[in-house]
Amino acid sequence: MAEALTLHEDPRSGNCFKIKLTAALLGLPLATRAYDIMRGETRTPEFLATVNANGRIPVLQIGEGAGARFLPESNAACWYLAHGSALIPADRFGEADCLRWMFFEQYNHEPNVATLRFWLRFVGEANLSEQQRAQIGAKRMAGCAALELMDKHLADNAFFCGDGVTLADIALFPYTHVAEEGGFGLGDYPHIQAWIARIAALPGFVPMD
Ligand SMILES: N[C@@H](CCC(=O)N[C@@H](CS)C(=O)NCC(=O)O)C(=O)O
Repeated sequence: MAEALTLHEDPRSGNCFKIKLTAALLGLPLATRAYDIMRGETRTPEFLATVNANGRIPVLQIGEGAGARFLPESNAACWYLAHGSALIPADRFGEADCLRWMFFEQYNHEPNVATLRFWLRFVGEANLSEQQRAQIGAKRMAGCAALELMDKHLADNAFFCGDGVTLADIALFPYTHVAEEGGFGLGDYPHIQAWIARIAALPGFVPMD
């Protein structure tokens, strides 16, 4: 990949880690530019106008200067980096199955497992709004259901699709391996624990900051 790649990130974000892990496993150089989301640094008029009108990181910047293109959404950015590599299954069903887990991650996993981690570890329970506090129970149940489903799948499969690591694993790894920071006990999910160890042992693996 000849273009310069820059990740606009907050290093505490698992969504950002997905992209750094994809780049590392593929051996792609990736520069980073850090923002503090707790201080609203992705909500400034400049960020909204030039990086992401949706006010969020991660954003993968492809190229530099006037011709730079900006790609928000973690899984889209991973897809861009992994295009044509073994991280995306080559067969039609495998590719769609990989997307299936990535959509699952965004709909069933991240809004529950990652949000509780953010609320409990970074915002702090005492600082949550009434509305947020009222959602903790439902998010806990939904997060456990997602982890349960993953654990069942991993009881019979080493990775989420096919025989090797794909973007399905990379999308699900970041918030799963720190799920305990959101109060999800991984002791109940032995197959997830074994999968975490398999991912961490991959050549080129880098840990989350
Ligand atoms: N679906 C998006 C979620 C992006 C997202 O929620 N980013 C959070 C950090 S992980 C953020 O930028 N929050 C700051 C804010 O909303 O102001 C993705 O997968 O990239």
